Amino acid sequence: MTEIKVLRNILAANEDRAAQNRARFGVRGLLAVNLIASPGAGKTTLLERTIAGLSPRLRVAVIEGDITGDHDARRIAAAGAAVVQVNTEGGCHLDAAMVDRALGELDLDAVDILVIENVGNLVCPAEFDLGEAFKAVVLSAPEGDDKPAKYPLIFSEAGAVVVNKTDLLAATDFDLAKAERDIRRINPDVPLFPLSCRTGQGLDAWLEWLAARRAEYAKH
Ligand SMILES: Nc1nc2c(ncn2[C@@H]2O[C@H](COP(=O)(O)OP(=O)(O)OP(=O)(O)O)[C@@H](O)[C@H]2O)c(=O)[nH]1
Ligand SMILES: [Mg+2]
Repeated sequence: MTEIKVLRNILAANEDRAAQNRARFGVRGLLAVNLIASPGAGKTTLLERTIAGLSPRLRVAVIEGDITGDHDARRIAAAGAAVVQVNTEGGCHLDAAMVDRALGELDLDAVDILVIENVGNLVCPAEFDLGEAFKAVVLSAPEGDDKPAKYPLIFSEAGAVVVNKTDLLAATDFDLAKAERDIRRINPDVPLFPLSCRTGQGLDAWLEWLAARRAEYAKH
């Protein structure tokens, strides 16, 4: 009983903080995206491509969530975007309080799209709202096409799904049509972007969709 109560309290406190983050984004028309995937699916590579593809039209900033180190933050800085590294020191996900603290390090008035790269994990990040406008989930071909069916919660919450590393499809048994069917069964209308960060194929559709989402969001 006690354990259940504690968990509820943690989640309720997180919801409050997430609502505060969401309000900070909302007043500025700043589109915040919670980017979630398994380790190595290509989150940081997609960010590097997204920063390059949207610049100078849109200003992208990044909060990098990792258990330890600043490897990904260095890559984002080299790509030319403002970045804050958050270390969870063992934690398997970011929470809204960590994002709140990181926001203090950014000039939010100079940002159009804020992407929060969550800790590589398809499970725990599904439980914690960060105040984002939507969650974007990246699945990559070498992981296997059974992942949507095995980790349905995160796919059901996704506001967009990227299927990355399509350049490797021929080298794997990943069945793109099956993965798409399974994703649609869980989340019928979710926008789906098969692409390769390596070759750039399919990337434009993602970039244009993201820019359109930001324009739509900034109107409200
Ligand atoms: N072949 C191929 N490799 C890719 C593609 N996108 C990313 N990679 C490679 O996949 C590896 C992992 O990419 P990252 O972007 O670091 O993945 P990540 O999801 O940010 O990983 P973590 O932050 O550790 O969870 C790197 O070696 C990338 O070069 C792609 O489209 N095709
Ligand atoms: Mg990364």
